[in-house]
Amino acid sequence: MPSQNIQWFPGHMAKTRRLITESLGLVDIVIELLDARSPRSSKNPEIDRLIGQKPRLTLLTKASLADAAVTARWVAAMPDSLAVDVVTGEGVKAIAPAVRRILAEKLKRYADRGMEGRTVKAMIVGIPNVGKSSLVNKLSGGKKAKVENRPGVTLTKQWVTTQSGIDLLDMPGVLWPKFDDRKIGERLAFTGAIRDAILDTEELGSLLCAELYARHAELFCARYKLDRAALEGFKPFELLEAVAKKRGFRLSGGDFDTARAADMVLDEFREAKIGRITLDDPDEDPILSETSPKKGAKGSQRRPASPSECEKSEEEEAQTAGRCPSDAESVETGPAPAREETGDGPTAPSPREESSDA
Ligand SMILES: Nc1nc2c(ncn2[C@@H]2O[C@H](COP(=O)(O)OP(=O)(O)OP(=O)(O)O)[C@@H](O)[C@H]2O)c(=O)[nH]1
Ligand SMILES: [Mg+2]
Repeated sequence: MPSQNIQWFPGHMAKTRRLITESLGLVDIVIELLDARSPRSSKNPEIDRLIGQKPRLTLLTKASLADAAVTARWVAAMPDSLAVDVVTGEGVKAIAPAVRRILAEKLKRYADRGMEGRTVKAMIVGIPNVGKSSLVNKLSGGKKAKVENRPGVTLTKQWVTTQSGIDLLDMPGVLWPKFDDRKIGERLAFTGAIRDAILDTEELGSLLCAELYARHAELFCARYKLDRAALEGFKPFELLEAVAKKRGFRLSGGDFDTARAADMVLDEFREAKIGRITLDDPDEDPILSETSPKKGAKGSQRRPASPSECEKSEEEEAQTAGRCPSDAESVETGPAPAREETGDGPTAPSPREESSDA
């Protein structure tokens, strides 16, 4: 049973919201990246409001890690969307034609005014670690954008040109201050969009085992050589213990090393070693939330998570990958008022944003 609502919203993300709004006038189109393993959980609900009517192409990234059949259903369900993977190259060649198709009317107007072949400008947005900079590098054929397998690598915007006549604006990843459903935070954490340093990995590993057993039992049991029937009724932590036991992970005192098992299950899920697993299904709306109180259910009011923020400057964020001083606040258990944008619009900083940028 999770004891914590997962939230992560450091200062650079508050700043990124403003960066997106401010840069919108510089681009023709927004390319929104969603993680193919979690297209619903990885969709930042603030993006629609931030980008308004700007034309948009949606890319489901890391398609080689997701269940191909489910990805196909997601693509069918979302207008102007493509599945891509920069490692296998899937879908990458289709991006430029899709951008030109979406912008066809605008490009024709330019051509009519003698500006045939005008460079298109595209802003790449998405949650942390979803593959924005990797895509920019793939499309530009270089290594201009910094890529690492952890969230929060890109901290400011960067223009990169490509051979296809599209200039790309790589952006920092951005989450939102309060998730509607506990499952969203969990799935973002499973896929590596939330910094592991702020998470209790044993708890997260237990939750992942529970999710895998509930929905992908065959793959989970096959990977860890577990008897599916014998695990019936197991609590999340007991599932993790079963993995530790099967792998022979023990501490010096003889207890099972569940921390090691949690790290392993998380790593193996993220590398698709357990299988190509998609967590969000397009036919399930909203996210099924076995462990969360139902929205509006009597006597089960969800406690709003606080807009937790690491009160760190961008430079500090860039320098340290470890736990930041306010990380303890970043996983909230108690009620706290959700921070709202002021009536001045998304560019108006809240007091917390100001302090985090200081
Ligand atoms: N398998 C696979 N891995 C990918 C793909 N795209 C990105 N990655 C990996 O995902 C990790 C994060 O990639 P980045 O490009 O740094 O992600 P980002 O969205 O720029 O992250 P931030 O700058 O932190 O917001 C890296 O380890 C990449 O190698 C993909 O299509 N397939
Ligand atoms: Mg990046």
